[in-house]
Amino acid sequence: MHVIEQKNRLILGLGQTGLSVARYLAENNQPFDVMDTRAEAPGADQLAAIKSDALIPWDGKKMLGYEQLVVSPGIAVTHPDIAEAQEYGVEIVGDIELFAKANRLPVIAITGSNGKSTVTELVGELLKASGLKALVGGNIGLPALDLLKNTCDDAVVVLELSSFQLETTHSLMPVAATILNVCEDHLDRYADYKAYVEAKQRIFENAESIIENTEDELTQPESTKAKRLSFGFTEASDWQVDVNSGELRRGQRVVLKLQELTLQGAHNALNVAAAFALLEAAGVVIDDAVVACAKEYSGMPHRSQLVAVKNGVTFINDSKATNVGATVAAINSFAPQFDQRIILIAGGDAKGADLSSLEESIRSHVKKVVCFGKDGADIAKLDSTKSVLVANLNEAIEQAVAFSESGDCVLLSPACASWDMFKNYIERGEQFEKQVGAL
Ligand code: UMA
Ligand code: ADP
Repeated sequence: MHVIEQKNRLILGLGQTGLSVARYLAENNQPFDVMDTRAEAPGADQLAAIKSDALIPWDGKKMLGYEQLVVSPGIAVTHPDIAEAQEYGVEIVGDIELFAKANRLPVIAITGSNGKSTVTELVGELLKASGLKALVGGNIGLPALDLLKNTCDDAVVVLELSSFQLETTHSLMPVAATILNVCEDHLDRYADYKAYVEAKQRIFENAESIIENTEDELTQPESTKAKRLSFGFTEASDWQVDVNSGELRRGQRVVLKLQELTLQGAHNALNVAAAFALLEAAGVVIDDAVVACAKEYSGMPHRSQLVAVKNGVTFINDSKATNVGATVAAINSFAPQFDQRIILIAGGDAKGADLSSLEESIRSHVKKVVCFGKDGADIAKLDSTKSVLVANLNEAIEQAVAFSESGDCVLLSPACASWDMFKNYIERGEQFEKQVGAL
């Protein structure tokens, strides 16, 4: 049981987040109802076991009768019914806000357009290697409120936070917070890029220490009283990834050689530097055990993962590349090994992003681009001489194989969300792996 303010609450959305909020409120004997825009909400059966009469039809007028709306991240707070309720004086929060009010443990908070899950998982592993207990959750998959079930009083919480979660959070006081990088994403949910960046910057409110990316101004607050640490490629960075000397350094100290990392690519070396900086800010000593753990960490599925080498052709699954920044990072990290030998499979739902920043990487390093999905044609236009458009992922793989010669690399790195054709990026990546496996 936690100390929770008595309020008449309405949960909006019955996915993983909505269910976790319902569990939390029920465990703390709080009244609540639930609405979801869908005729068949995914968590309905589980909710029935928690509170059988909680799910009621979506009704904007009824929303005005609650004191607080707990909005799931998949629902835009700009939804007319929610905006009207807010104007009427109803408080709008998310699950992270409820977590922040109840939590008593130190929090390391991580956001960014790319690398959030990788850095979140890695920070969790590094904390464990240092001898601490780590509780990892948030956008990475385990709703934050589920972490409150832990009874250990000396653990550190590591939260991956999306821009959507940050929009409805006010009270989180992280010991260390970072925006890893920013590129165009989720523009189908924001008025413009500025609004997306502002949502990300909310992570710095109340943070004790801020970890900045030296090369990306959008990861830096305009003004802050917080302590600051940085990571990046240049010497100005506290944690520097020096690609010329092949070293990761903290000041003069060489912490590791980049070739000792299991993770591949310069972007992943930056992720390691960011993770070390977050630990340092949280007061953790980066000792030999922590450094050894970072070297061994091999990353998460569907992120630049080697699937197979068949007839001399290397197949890489980077299905989690759901925006342009991730695909540029993937192409650039494989270019030294496969320059002009990359056959890129890309496309899906670009979520309103400007795709033009892919152009340079395609021109410099890619042999062919096989495009599919809702916005595939827009990717094909970036370099029409190198591109072909096909109907679906199966055809894209067939076409990529037809183009490939021994020594090439077929890279699934779509630069787009998968929702136009798949349940999620996992299903897209699994379909790729299955078909490659059958070649
Ligand atoms: N939906 C409706 N009507 C509703 C409620 C939801 O149509 O009334 C739709 C949403 O538009 C969305 C889907 O249902 O397409 C899921 O939305 P949700 O808010 O119920 O999502 P949850 O199941 O609670 O999962 C959320 C995060 N999902 C989103 O933010 C969309 C999960 O991140 C997160 O792991 C989980 O909470 C636990 O914290 C996933 C994600 O895709 C991985 N995040 C986005 C990203 O990383 O790009 C932000
Ligand atoms: P997120 O949780 O922010 O989506 P992930 O760690 O799941 O981040 O990685 C998503 C995609 O971004 C993958 O394609 C991965 O290879 C790529 N990626 C990981 N770290 C970075 C980074 N620092 N810069 C650019 N792309 C990255």
